[in-house]
Amino acid sequence: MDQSRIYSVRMRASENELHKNGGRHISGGELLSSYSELGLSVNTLLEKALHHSRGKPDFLQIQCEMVNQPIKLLNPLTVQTNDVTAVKEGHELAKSLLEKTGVPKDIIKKAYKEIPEYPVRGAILIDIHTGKRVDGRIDKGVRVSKMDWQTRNFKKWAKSKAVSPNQRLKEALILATKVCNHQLTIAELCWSDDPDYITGYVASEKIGYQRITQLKQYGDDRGCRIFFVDTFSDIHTYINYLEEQPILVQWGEEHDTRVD
Ligand code: PML
Ligand code: MG
Repeated sequence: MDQSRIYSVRMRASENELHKNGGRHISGGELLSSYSELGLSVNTLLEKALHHSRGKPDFLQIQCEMVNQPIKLLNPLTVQTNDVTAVKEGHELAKSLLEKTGVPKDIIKKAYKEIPEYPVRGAILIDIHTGKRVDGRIDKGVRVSKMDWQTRNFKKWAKSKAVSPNQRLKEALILATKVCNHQLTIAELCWSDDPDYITGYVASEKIGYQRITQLKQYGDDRGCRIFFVDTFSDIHTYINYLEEQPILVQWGEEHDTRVD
């Protein structure tokens, strides 16, 4: 990618009402693009919005913005796939993985109880000491932005790790890698809001990206994205990192560890 002029390209699509007024979320997308590839990049996100299992959008927005900050390079989290035979088993595993990352058991229990109350399109932030939601974004949540992974490097990584070069895995792993790179993130818990996708994950710097093959039933369009965070005074700096710090995931085969 020509590093001299990099653009953050973002897409969001919804139905029923204007997205900003709380219409039903259909799809979102993020990438970083050089100036010369901007047309191609916009088209990639347009295609994603137009062909989505959550439906056809009646509101669709694609925004391009030049990135002025230096781009931080991050090695992807290590990935492991855990096969489970039922959703219940998937959630038992997710809870025990969250505990391993350092999220207290009672906070996990509280978060799980409140998940149905969080039908937001972005991520919600939960304090691991109080179990309280701390993002203050009500129905929107926080949208992690300005991130990408170049296709060639991603494919090389996927081949070397013998994982299928699946676009969803790519997008989720980019996001989890960015989120978990911040020291205040203890863990992320996520499953898709797409009715045709039931694999989710728990991720953290400590345990890597742990895929769990069933975290909901097919046909269910309720998703979840929670970041468990350590108490801190300046939540704005943390949210600013999630929304504004540009990052590029780049796998370095020769030293397969995380680098900043
Ligand atoms: C999403 O589609 O919004 C999240 C997908 C999470 C799981 C991706 C994977 O590892 O297969
Ligand atoms: Mg989705």
